Amino acid sequence: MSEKVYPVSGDWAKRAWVDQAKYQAMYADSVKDPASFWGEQGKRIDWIKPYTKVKDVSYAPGAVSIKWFEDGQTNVALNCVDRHLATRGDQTAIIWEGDDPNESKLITYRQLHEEVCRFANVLKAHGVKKGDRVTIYLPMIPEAAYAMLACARVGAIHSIVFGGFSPDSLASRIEDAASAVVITADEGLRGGRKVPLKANVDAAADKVDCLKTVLVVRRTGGSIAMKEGRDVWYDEAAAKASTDCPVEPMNAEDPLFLLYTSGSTGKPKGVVHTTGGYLVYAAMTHQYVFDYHYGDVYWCTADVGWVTGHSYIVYGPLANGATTLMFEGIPTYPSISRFWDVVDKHKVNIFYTAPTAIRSLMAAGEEPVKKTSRASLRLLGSVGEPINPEAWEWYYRVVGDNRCPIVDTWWQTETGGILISPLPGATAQKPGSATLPFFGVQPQVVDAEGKVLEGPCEGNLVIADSWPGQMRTVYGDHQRFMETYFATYPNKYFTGDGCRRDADGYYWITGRVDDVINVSGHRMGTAEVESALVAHPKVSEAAVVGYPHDIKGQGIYAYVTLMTGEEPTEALRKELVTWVRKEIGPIASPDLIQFAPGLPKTRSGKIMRRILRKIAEDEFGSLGDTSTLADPGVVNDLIDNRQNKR
Ligand code: 6R9
Repeated sequence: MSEKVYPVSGDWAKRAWVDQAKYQAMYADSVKDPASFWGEQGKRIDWIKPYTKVKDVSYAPGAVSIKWFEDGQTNVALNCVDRHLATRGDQTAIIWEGDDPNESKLITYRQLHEEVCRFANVLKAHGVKKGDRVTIYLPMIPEAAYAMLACARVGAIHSIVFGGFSPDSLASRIEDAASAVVITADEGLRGGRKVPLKANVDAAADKVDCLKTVLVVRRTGGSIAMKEGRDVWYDEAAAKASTDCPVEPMNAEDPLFLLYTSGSTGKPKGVVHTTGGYLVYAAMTHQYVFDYHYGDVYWCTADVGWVTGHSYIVYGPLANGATTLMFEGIPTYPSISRFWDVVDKHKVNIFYTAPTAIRSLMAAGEEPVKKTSRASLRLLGSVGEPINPEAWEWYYRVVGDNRCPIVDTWWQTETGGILISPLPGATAQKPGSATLPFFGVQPQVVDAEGKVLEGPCEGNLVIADSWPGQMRTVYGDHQRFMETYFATYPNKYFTGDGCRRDADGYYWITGRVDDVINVSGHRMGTAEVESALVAHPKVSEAAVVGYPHDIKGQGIYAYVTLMTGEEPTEALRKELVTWVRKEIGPIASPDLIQFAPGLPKTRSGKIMRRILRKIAEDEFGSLGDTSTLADPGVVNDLIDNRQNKR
């Protein structure tokens, strides 16, 4: 691992919100007396009724309960929209850049207010009330932000499903949330290709009972089926709606959104985030980590279907009165210079993307970057997976012209906002390290028995105490919440990540230690892919592991045992890939499928994934103890028939 250090420049230390001395002092305060620290920070948002209690948290086994600002009342839309009208109504809130480079628009805070109110009134007209769950399945168009904020305005709980998920995945999320309303578009547009969103909703609708209304935003104008009595064109409904809609006062702990995410077992779980603490945390991290100053143009390239889009395209930036760029397209369309063309077109100052994007652009060389100016860039960010030092260096040197600090931000859907990251005016960077904890965050490294390790060490990453942006529960299943995150190491939040801490106290995230893999920054439970595979009539058993992939970080490697009599053909291999895409979505496509007559199992029948991982990683020289296998012979067959990479 690289031990190169990039110190904070004098200019940065001077102009940033936080320099090193301030970071150290504020951090010490934040962990010494969290209630008083967050009591102050809570004031960064407007409250309808001020809170008197700040923190009420228990991580106790079997009784986990997390509450912040619990007797306060506020509304997220009030904070992200209305409160900016007096001071910056005519400032651009959202810069929208379409898939087609000739299509873009600027939306001011005043326009955002009108659009959100209009959308909120359409929701109300279709019976949406406080506490109802609304599923959003939209492309990256401004209506996605309007819809989110409209839900917040009327007190409805949104559940966004990424447009790359299949009808089946969408259906199970609609069902779990018991949504009566889905918001979608006729079609999405990505890289010049159409995504059949409405058709997917139609297919999902056949599988659920709860769905009553589908609001359809017109995006491409492509022809789609509209079902009488259920489907409503959004533009027609909006034309009749008023642009005046009062905000619903919400308790700080009322849910703001659900977001389904993959774990090591079972179906994806609905991560629940609430109102007050989440917004305070998203806003504060956005200001300090990205060193956001009024007037800066900020661009996060994520999709609103992921938590990064929630916290750092919509809620954090808009709570701060920022100008946030929303991009509909992909980095390689119409050319591989697209990101940098957009940076130049809109004079982007702060740019936040994922290592997988950097690695794929890196593969095309420097020229497509160097032919653009990028003079407006001041700060770069990374999120979603560990960034390898080579990609970090390239990002720094080629994209940032050796001028822009990089904030490598470690966090999770569950954490609501960034927990470990450099602050650009305060923290010297080391390529590949997420560096130091944000205010109020107390990371610890524990060994397998849960012993807290001191000094430089390597082990599992836990967080010892709560922060306001933390998830509160799994939707409808608090027991699962407690078991997943608080049972492995009692009285601590278990992240599922492994990590190393060096002699400077810097954290280096080494990746998941559970059966979750990270493919192009997308979280995937190996169990989900396995259950999709075994649902195929010709498959009797499947085991899925990750393997190192140059661009995606990890690729999906599937070992498949066929039903007796089925032939392991190339055609079947292709069929299985298509099958998984249909069951879960394109992001879950297996990269490699190995037909295996048998899987390595213990005598009690447990698949030994450790061995399968080693074979997939090409490290079969170090398989470890195989003596407990029921049939040690299967291992040789697996090695002989392993699939080639890349
Ligand atoms: C925000 C987001 C969470 C998992 C997390 C970890 C990995 C995210 C990282 C990182 C190393 C970083 N991860 N950021 N690993 N360095 N800067 O990505 O949420 O989709 O829930 O994924 O992603 O393994 O546990 P989510």
